[in-house]
Amino acid sequence: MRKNIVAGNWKMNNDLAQTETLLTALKNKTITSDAEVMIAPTFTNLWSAYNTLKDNAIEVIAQNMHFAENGAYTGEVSASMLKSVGVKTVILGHSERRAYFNETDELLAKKVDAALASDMRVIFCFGEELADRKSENHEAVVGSQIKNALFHLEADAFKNIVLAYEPVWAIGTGETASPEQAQDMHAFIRKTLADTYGADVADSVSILYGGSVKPGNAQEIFSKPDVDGGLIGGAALNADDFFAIVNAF
Ligand code: G2H
Repeated sequence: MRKNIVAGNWKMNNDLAQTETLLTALKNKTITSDAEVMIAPTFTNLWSAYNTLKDNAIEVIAQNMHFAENGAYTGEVSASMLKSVGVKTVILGHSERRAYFNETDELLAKKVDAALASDMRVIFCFGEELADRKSENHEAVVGSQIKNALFHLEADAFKNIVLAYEPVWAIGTGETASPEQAQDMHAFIRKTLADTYGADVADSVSILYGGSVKPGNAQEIFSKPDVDGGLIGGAALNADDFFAIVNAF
């Protein structure tokens, strides 16, 4: 059966001292739900976070990586570099990477391949913009984002893929998809997987919701049958709020 997961995406927040303060607060919390818990600090703080949390159930993950193993890619970080600091899971395709750094489905397919080739797990993000939803094109957009970046994979690869549906209009805006909107899209995503890979694969992949998840709305969103947890941004920067969400199952 698929896992429930709550992952905190810290984005470009927290210097080393702030990271250590938040890690100390997180270490003192107790996971009372069945959720797998992850946090994604910035690259500069991964090693510190890994060392602080290595005896803890919280996994330290990365926000991005390059597809190449090494070479002349100024400013980039490879899978083997992430693995060398204890990271085994990477977020790919976040809408901020797509919007501000021009990441395309084609590029993301290469990144997914590189991460899987390095035995890493991928949290693959996608989601429609407001105009897509207003024009009722949201399922077509999401369907193509998934197919373009992932459907060249063999079924077996999905053991190491987690999907994260993040409607762009709900990211950092305070506006959240309703639990029904999230459920409808997650059911569509699962059906899209089932149509190509079969029900066993579709039922085994965790599909997270992201976009202004907070302690006050997490429980209702997570109660939906096809929502297997959340990718949390702003609320992951506060240990009390993050753990209220972690324990909302
Ligand atoms: C969506 C989410 C985390 P927030 O980007 O991935 O951020 O919870 O702040 O909307």
